[in-house]
Amino acid sequence: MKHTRDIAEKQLKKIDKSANGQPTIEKFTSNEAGKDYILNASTVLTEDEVFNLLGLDKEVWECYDITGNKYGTSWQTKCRFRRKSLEDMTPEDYVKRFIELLDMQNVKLPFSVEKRETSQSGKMAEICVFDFHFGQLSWGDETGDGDYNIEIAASLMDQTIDYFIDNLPDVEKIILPIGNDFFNSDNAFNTTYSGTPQAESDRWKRTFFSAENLYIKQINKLSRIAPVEIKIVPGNHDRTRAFFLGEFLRAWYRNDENVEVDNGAEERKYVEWGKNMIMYCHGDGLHKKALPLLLVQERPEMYARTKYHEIHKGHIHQGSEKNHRVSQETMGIKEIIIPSLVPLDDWHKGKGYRHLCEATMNVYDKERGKCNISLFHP
Ligand SMILES: [Mn+2]
Repeated sequence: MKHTRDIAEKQLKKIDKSANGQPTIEKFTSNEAGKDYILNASTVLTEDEVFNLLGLDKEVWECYDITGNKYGTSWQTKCRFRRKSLEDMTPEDYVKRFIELLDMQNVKLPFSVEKRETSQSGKMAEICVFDFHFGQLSWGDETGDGDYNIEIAASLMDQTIDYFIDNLPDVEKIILPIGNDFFNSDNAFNTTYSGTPQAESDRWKRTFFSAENLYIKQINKLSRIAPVEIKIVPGNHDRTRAFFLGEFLRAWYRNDENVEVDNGAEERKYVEWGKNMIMYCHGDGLHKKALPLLLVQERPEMYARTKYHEIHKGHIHQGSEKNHRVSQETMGIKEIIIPSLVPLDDWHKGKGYRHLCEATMNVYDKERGKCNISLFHP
């Protein structure tokens, strides 16, 4: 058992801080069953004051004896605490006690989180931050648009997810597609998957470490609200790295029942939510008219079970392009291009491309289909 001197010293510091250096610990003994203190102060201390000064939890400890005696100009308060018996403890008290014991022994538990109770609203939110180009270097003086590097990008992702959390209705599930050119470059040569050189702000390993931290932070925030299902969607910039990031997240959250990672080998991913069916694909290198038929042919049973069919793509960074429309509909199947938050880089500036920086949150009702769209503009 870690003994008492360092604990007493810690508490002494607490006392100094909390009472401007007035009370001090004259004597302190402790064992598994109890703690005895003698405290010096300019006045006699009440039970509540003693609990506050020592930072003891009333759910766990009971003060069964407290006396005050005057010595010269100061007072000594003797107080004795014992642990509440197990019979008196609620399950919550017991957990507190258990954690306190683990902390004293410096024991770390394996990371395991049970499924939380979820809403029964019948709604699902989908948060789309596509074509984020993490790692891209943008220099505002050159592009006439915003600066961009991994620190700016991480803060932008933070703001975006917080905004959507603030605007989130009561949902049973959150879908978070990851990939879709989340990374700007795919490899140690700082090129895209097919070899196009990219202006990178950092070394490729540092960018990857930062991406891990970025997503752990965002997924933890979201999974406290509702179970999160991650769909890994490779893009033309990050075909390989999106997969590795997916494997990292799958391993990280393996014991968290509130986070599921779909990093299957198929590049196109699907979601079924009540009567809604969504296909994810980046949108590059595909026969432009093939997608609605692919949706039907790749998942014929899901198609038959559902009524609302959408294909969510990225790649173009904006809602439309000459061969694409914001929402192109083929026999009831909608193809939607989700815009990007990333500022211009030198290449896009040089080519005369420009887009409105935007992220999207869609909300789907099991019966009625898409019922809400929120847009975030930084
Ligand atoms: Mn792309």
